[in-house]
Amino acid sequence: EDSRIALPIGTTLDRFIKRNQDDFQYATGELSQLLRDIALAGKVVNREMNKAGLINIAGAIGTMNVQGEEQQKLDVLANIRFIRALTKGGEVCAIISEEDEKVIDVDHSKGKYVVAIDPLDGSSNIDVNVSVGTIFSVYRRISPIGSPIQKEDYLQKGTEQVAAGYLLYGSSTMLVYTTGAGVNGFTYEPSLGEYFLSHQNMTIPKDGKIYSINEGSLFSFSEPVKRYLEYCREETYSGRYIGSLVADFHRNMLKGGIYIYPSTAKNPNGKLRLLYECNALAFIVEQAGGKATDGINRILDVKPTSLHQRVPFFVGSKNMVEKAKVFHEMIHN
Ligand code: P6P
Repeated sequence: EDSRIALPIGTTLDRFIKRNQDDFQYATGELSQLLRDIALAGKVVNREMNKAGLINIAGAIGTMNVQGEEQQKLDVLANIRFIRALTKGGEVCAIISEEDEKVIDVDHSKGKYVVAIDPLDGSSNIDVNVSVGTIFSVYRRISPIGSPIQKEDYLQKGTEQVAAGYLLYGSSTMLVYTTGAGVNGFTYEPSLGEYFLSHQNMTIPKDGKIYSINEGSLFSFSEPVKRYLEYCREETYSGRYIGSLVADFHRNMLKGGIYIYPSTAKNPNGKLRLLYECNALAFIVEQAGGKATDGINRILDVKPTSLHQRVPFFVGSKNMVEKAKVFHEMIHN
């Protein structure tokens, strides 16, 4: 019997979490608190984001993150805010962040959860006022509470996620997340400091006519990807590529579509990271009736071997991801 209680649109995030507590498997309220901590950090980042142009916190600070990408001021600020929120709450024992080379060992030996997070994805878009996002995954720690963090705690398959979500700092700021019982979207109302339920039980259309990919790398795409793109053009689909994963993903969730970051000459395993980008969006899209693969294999089944490993990423409407896979199987067989 569906444990989700039909709530009126306009319910606040807090009330939603409380009313759906039973959706958080075996949670003793800690996962609820963890989600509240993430939502709070999102409010702070949102506020700093909206002032970026005015108080000169946009732009690069001359340092590089573990990816060798130039760190933007807001990247660093967002990383600090999310790590602080997750550390203070006491529910988390370890954090994997795009901005930090090593696992952040939160010395809460009682912390039951591990969080993988991209604090601000697409941050080079901030200076040009394009939407950016935060992406997060939550896992239950495997090793005994109180013992040191182990690899088994932070290199878990995406199927082991207990929650995943994203914040989209766009024309409005939204929090979209799942705990494995469907996907719900909340829109932030800054004047009230509250997130309100605005997209209940989100489902992605089974089909779509939008494809998101950087065709500037066309010459280095594999044959199956080139053939699938030809198919999209034959079907006169629309190309929509914002260059900000969360923005492209969210639009495709609402309208139907596929986002592809395949293997390229510059990034043979694709550019997106399995642990704090692909797994979270793969969990969300599957909960919404969509699919996520590396071209052939289900993303959530990929066994991670390193913190910042990249994986080719095909995500979105079920029929579109399956069609792209057919081209891979045709060529590979
Ligand atoms: P490219 C942003 O840096 C990002 O991680 C995603 O948000 C975005 O979709 C992609 O990379 C853009 O990468 O190589 O097309 O510029």
